Amino acid sequence: SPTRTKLIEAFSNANGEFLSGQALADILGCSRTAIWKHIEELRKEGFELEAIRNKGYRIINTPKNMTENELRLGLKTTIFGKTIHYLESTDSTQKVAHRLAQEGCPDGTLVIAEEQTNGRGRLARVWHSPKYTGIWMSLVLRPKLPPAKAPQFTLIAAVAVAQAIEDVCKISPDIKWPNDLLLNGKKITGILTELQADSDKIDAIIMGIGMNVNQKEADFPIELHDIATSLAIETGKEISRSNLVKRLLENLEKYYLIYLKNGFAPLKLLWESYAVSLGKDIIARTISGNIAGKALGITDEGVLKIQDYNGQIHEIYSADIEIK
Ligand code: BTX
Repeated sequence: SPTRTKLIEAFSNANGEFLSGQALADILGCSRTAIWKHIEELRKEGFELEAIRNKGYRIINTPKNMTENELRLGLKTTIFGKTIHYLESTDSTQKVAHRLAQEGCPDGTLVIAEEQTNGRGRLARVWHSPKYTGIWMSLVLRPKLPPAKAPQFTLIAAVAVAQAIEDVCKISPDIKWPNDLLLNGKKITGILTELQADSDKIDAIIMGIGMNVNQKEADFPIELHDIATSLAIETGKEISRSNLVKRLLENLEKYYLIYLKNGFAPLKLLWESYAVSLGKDIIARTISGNIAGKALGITDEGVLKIQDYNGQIHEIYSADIEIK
């Protein structure tokens, strides 16, 4: 509800300090009894609140599971995640976000689910998304750009995810062009950038991000044991998913705004600082065949350049990369 959103905003601004019942009533424009009812709802959701006579209320602990209110608490963005569609279970957040985009939802709309029953990767592959363990989210972005720029958004997302993982978990993932983040060679995050566009302009970018956070090894199906890992497995600690989402949204917004203002060049450098495949011998498996050679780098458009063993240079837009 709008009042609940305002209440969370007030607690965010208070930064852990007490807010008096009267101050809250003034901010929200409702009675102290109404405030108390909203606070009871937060408590039921898993927030721990302290109430002290003559001081008021403050939040001392947040819910263990992600909730929409917790996602809003302390989120320092102005566009990303201002509209949130939080779902307990859905087939695919991409599908929901595509529909919302068609209906005209605002720039920065976030769709996030506790579980996906039909999560997908590129080329209709399956993305395993078990309940309460990961971050399964899609963002709707509406940049005024030509469709050819869309692949750059995958790279921007990868940098933002890498930095969110560094901020929250104090470990540094590798980026494997174009859309994977790895820890110790195993996939920790996948990114899926899709488009709604006509021939000369983007209507919406649907940026899907799947992050493995608190899965244990047994939570992965057998066919993923050698290729997938989670932040909990790699750090030995349970990680707060909502913290991670908030840092991710903040980083994404920061880089999105830099990109809109200054283009891809400043982000290309940052991307390269995380990239594992550059300078290495790789095989790129594309839908039109395989190319083996040395990965030279990415162009200003985010396209991968490979020099094959005859010296010929190829520009690749999408592929699965194997590092030799
Ligand atoms: P991709 O096509 O690059 O990778 C898909 C492949 O990754 C699968 O074929 C499988 O081998 C492997 N895989 C599947 N599930 C996992 C997992 N949980 N962890 C690691 N590896 C896995 C990557 O596509 C892009 C994935 C985007 C997922 C997000 S989640 C939110 C949004 N909604 C949705 O349906 N997709 C996106």
